[in-house]
Amino acid sequence: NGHHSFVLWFTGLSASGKSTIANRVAERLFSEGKQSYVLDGDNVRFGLNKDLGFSDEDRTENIRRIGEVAKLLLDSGTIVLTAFISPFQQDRDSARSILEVDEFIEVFVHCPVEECEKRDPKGLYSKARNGEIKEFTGINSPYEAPENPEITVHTHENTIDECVDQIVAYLEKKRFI
Ligand code: GGZ
Repeated sequence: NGHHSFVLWFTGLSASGKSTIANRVAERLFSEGKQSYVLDGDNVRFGLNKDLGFSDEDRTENIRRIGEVAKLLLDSGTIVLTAFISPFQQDRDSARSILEVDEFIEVFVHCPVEECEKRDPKGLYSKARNGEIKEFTGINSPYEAPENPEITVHTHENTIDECVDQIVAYLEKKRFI
């Protein structure tokens, strides 16, 4: 197909906007005739990874399996978008390391935790605050911001459309699309 396939690996807090942006980027790719697939909690945590919870160990295993699935999809020629918190730098680096150097694009979906907590679309932050959820990312479980992401989008300061445009512009500039 002339172009090398690639993985857009989104990372960020719950309610930062990862899935929304990933799905919008996938729509843009589709409108340009490019096959892609979005992996997220909805299609992975309820199936393949339904044996996993939210301890550090389970999150690491969650991300390991997602990296392997991304690799398989990539082998099939599909552009892959993953939208998981993926809180640990080491786990993201492991996912990167099983792919070719130029295939992995880490996208930091940056949003202050105070803003994510204000959004709280599923009421999970409030459950974490009142102790109903014990290990919630950003409240009582760590989030390691990417050290060297290829792309950072700021969902607190920019619209979803602007974030999508920024990602598409990067892909065009680097000739991924
Ligand atoms: C973080 C949790 C938790 C805990 C349930 N901590 O906003 P959401 O609801 O739709 O996305 C979150 C999702 C996180 O799953 P990931 O597979 O992305 O996490 S990780 O990469 O860390 O393995 C949130 C919901 O699941 N959720 N409990 N304790 N998010």
